Amino acid sequence: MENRIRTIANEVAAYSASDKQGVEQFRLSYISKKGLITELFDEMKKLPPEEKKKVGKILNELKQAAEAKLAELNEQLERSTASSIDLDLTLPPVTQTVGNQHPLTLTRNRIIEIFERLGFNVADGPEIEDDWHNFSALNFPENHPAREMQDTFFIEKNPDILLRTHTSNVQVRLMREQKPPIRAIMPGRVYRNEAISARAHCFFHQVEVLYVDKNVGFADLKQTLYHFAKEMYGKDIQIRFRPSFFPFTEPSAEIDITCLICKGSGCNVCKHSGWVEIAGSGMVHPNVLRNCGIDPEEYTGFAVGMGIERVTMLRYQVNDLRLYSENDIRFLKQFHTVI
Ligand code: 2NM
Repeated sequence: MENRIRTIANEVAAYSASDKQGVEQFRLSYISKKGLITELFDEMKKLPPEEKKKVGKILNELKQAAEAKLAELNEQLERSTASSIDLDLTLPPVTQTVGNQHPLTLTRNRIIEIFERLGFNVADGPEIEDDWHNFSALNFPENHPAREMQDTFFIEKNPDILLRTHTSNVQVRLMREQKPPIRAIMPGRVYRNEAISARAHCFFHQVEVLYVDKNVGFADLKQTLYHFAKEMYGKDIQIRFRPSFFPFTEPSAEIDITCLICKGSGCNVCKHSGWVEIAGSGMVHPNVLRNCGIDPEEYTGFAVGMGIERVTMLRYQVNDLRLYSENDIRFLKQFHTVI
């Protein structure tokens, strides 16, 4: 009988159950009134007294082990079912943030969109340029200060190869390749040798606009820019033109809009004038047209140049140019898309 008890003790120790039925089966086989252990107790009663004592002891141990095993099996079962149903279905779903476009990209795309609707095409060209396409063709005199070392990054000298200082080089290439009418917009990166600060950087982005055809006048320039400003900043915006000078345009004008920060009443951004500059513009200089193989007696054109960083500053109230190129996720995340 002792041997049978030991065999059963081994069975009990090795028993495992993966579900409720398995645990109940264990209880029925070993512990219930009709189970094996109860049976053994009945048998034990028939033994002679001295053997009864000995067998009784190991049988009690078996009973305790079986009860402990049942408790353990129940606990295991509870733990496994709890983990699969312990869900709070009332919790809001986890939102997934996806990568987002850079604020300068958002602004550039918006500018392109506005001009594309007016019939302008996007054009592209090289960032590494020769002196002729970047300066000479654009009517910059030989000794113009913009050509100097302190403004321009030269890659080679004689013949001069440089990093373009504006995207007008693309306009020159386009005018030489295509016959008017030309309606094009050139977004791109440009380089200037400036000390980096909140207001200046050694590289930035420009969009230049060019319209060359018969009978293009200053009124076309004004109306196009007025339309652009309303689309970009809202219909209540006001716009003004101030006479200016650029080598490649004559006449030339700088374009201001009413300050979006203070709505014209005066603040730091507009230096208390109520106006902020957003672009330079003018009628393409006859010398530029001639350099590009276009007859200035037959055709005229207007051109506009604006800085994407500056437009973005006004649009999103960014107060430091350096933020655009520091890759600080806390800055970039503010322009995020949530799906
Ligand atoms: C500006 C301001 C005014 C400009 C002129 C030309 C070209 F090639 F047609 F002569 N391209 N871009 C221009 C005119 C650029 O940037 C502030």
